[in-house]
Amino acid sequence: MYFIVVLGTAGSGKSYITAALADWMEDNELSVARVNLDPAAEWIPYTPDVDVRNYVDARDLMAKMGLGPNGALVAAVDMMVSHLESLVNEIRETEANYVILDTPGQMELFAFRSTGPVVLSSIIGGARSAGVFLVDPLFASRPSSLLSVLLLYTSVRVRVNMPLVPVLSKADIVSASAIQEIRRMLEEPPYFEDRLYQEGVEPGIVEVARSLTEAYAAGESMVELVEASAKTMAGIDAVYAALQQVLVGGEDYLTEEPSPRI
Ligand SMILES: Nc1nc2c(ncn2[C@@H]2O[C@H](COP(=O)(O)OP(=O)(O)OP(=O)(O)O)[C@@H](O)[C@H]2O)c(=O)[nH]1
Ligand SMILES: [Mg+2]
Repeated sequence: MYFIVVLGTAGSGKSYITAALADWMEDNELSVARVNLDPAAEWIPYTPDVDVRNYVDARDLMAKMGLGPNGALVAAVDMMVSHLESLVNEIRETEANYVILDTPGQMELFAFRSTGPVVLSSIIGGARSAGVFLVDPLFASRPSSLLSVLLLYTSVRVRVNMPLVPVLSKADIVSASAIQEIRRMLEEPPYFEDRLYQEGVEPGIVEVARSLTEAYAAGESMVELVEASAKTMAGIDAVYAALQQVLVGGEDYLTEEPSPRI
């Protein structure tokens, strides 16, 4: 069983890409389970095989405990910890080769609090896992917001301790030139620095940006940015290919079933 964890800021397209990736994989004869780990989801664009809302429902908590939406979500994820055994059993019973975990949008659960990583590591155990880190095009156009995304990516990566494939989501609403600009900022550290200075970012912070982009551009820790659209399905094959690369080093013979030709 391989685990694919879909992470990203609120509204970045996690649930839609979960649906798109699962559909694409099934069309290519791979066995997939869709797991909703968002206790606050009202509606999701796929039918989950396992749904955390059957154990904890953040909306119920809001009413019962008089909490606001964020407090309820934090409480719900804390409460998930006491249902982990049943959740893990339910996931195992799917017997799927790939399990896609759709996570809640509040990134602080994964970037700062301990419950997010604890829930993930309990579910994943010793199995191989990789994450999809969605970059919302909304946050990638300005150099300073791209830096924030990069910092968040780094923070989440440290906490969840698994390779994360960065994916620019909703690529259908981004122009080719905007995508090119984002890539250039990520791949050419001096260019990114210039753009940050132009925006008035202070030198100390630009230095942080430089060390991050240099490390990533050197290919030591970041897989190349993949652009994808859950709406048009463009690039979903590339997301799968990047995941396969980090899960099994691109060596198809190591997977439990034949990989599709892409
Ligand atoms: N144009 C376009 N819109 C998209 C795409 N994927 C998602 N969206 C839209 O973005 C919004 C958020 O998508 P979701 O998949 O619910 O995002 P999420 O990250 O799961 O959101 P939370 O779970 O609330 O954090 C929805 O209105 C979708 O219609 C895409 O590929 N293209
Ligand atoms: Mg969602």
